[in-house]
Amino acid sequence: SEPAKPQPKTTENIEPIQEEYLDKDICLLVDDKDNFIGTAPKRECHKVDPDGNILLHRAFSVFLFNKRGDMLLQRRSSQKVTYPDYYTNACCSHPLYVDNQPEDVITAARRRLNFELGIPLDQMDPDLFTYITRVHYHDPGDGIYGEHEIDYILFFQSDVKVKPNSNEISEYCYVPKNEFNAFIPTLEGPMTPWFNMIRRHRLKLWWDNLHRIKELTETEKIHKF
Ligand code: DMA
Ligand code: MN
Repeated sequence: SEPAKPQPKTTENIEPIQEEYLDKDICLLVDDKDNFIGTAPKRECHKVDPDGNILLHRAFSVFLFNKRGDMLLQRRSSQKVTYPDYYTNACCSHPLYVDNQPEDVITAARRRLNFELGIPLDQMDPDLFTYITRVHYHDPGDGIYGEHEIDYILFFQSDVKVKPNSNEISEYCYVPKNEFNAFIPTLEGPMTPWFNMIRRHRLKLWWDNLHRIKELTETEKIHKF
């Protein structure tokens, strides 16, 4: 028989639970104005084609703060297909195609905060979320699976019960704003490209204005940093 061809790690060794979501999660394809134009499985949405292109799809990123204003930072588990062991904001994922309809972004955020961080749904009133703006970004990841998204930036502030799902998250902590800049260089791993981008361009402004974040929303805009 033919000897087995060496395969890239990400296509050969995907952990079975994460593998299942690649086919089961149906993501929302959008154009660059964020118009919904179709659907595709999570796997297809993250594949880097030979020209380096990735299908553009809708996503969200939650930045979670407690009532003191400290921000939750998490480390992605080593089982994640994209950006394993990277440090990042509280929760990122995708609104899915559910019951023949595009899922609402806040609904998706509550679903994933419950799934990844174990936050009880009854502690996440939709009113606690602020949709700030959208960011269009592209990152080739490991060259096999990457990201190309219109990312809805959501702020959430409340004191919540947290019990991370270890298949998704290996570590988490709350970081006070005045310790953040000194803390980041002490992390023993990389930061996700989207978290880095927000950190460089907007995080300070939004964190400084947490108490009046609704005044800083730009819901019609799609940024390209
Ligand atoms: C995808 O996040 C969304 C963004 C904004 C990068 P993810 O890889 O954590 O998605 P999931 O948790 O669904 O695997
Ligand atoms: Mn994605």
